[in-house]
Amino acid sequence: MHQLLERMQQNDIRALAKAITMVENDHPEKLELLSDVFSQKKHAHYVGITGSPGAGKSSLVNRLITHIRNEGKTVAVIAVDPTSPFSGGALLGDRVRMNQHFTDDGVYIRSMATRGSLGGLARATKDAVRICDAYGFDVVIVETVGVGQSELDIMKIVDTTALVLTPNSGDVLQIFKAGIMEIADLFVINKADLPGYGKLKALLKELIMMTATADHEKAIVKTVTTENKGIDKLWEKINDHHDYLYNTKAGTKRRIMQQELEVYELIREEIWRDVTKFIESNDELAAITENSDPYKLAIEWYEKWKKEGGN
Ligand SMILES: Nc1nc2c(ncn2[C@@H]2O[C@H](COP(=O)(O)OP(=O)(O)O)[C@@H](O)[C@H]2O)c(=O)[nH]1
Ligand SMILES: [Mg+2]
Repeated sequence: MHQLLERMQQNDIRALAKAITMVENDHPEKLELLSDVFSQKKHAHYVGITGSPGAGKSSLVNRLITHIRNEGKTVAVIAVDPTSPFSGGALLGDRVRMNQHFTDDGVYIRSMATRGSLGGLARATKDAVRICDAYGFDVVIVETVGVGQSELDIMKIVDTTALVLTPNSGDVLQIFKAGIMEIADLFVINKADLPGYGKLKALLKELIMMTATADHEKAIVKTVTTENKGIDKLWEKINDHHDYLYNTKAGTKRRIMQQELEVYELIREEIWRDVTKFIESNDELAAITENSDPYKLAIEWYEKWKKEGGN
């Protein structure tokens, strides 16, 4: 077993931090470490909180941490949101509010570095979630801004994705157009203290009907994070979804599908790394010019890699 993992089993939080840094930096021992990590999987509940910047995701996560801790469970938070107070990007007041959790060893908060490619970040985030699971956290929360493909990718690994919307922001239509409705398992209407709640709820219900799959009804939860309202209900709905995933046939099917996608993704990454390395170090390949035929070059390079590379 990897020594970092051995240390993690003795509740060495620095080993946890080091392991996450290793996946962030795409360390050569990464896959070996992760395979050990996976064998230590303890079945934490993975929860994704996504939504537009300013929707109240971090505030919500902060409240959820308190709620989860009150139930006696431990929680790790991975913040991929560049505007998150967890990653140092927000107002001082927010950071002060989060600070109460930094001295609690039942809580681990980690922001993921945005260096490197977004695809790489998505991958590293998924690995970080698994590492937190192996460490033994009961709940692992991932906060992301739900805008692009990499966020959609991140959400593939979580059990339950909550999409946070706010009245009168127009974000729901944008999210609908971007195809993000489908990845949400439940919806949060935060800032329900502001006008426009009823209208958004009606619209949301219609959009949910248009994108619904038959096996699980998507809940809509009303929250006012600033007043700590609706957090208990939200946690209840998150747990209902978890029950569906782990205690029904449809849920099991979904989890297997998720795993299959991940295997493909890992293979794709390994091949991509290999091909790139081969091409970059191969001087005999025809160089790209402004008149290059990309199709021809792709075939030529790929065939050469198949013959000579790949080992
Ligand atoms: N009125 C109102 N403001 C809120 C609520 N929840 C969060 N906010 C405010 O919205 C702003 C953005 O919150 P934040 O949690 O950083 O959003 P994030 O970018 O989605 O993580 C902050 O100023 C919060 O105080 C709410 O329920 N009602
Ligand atoms: Mg945030």
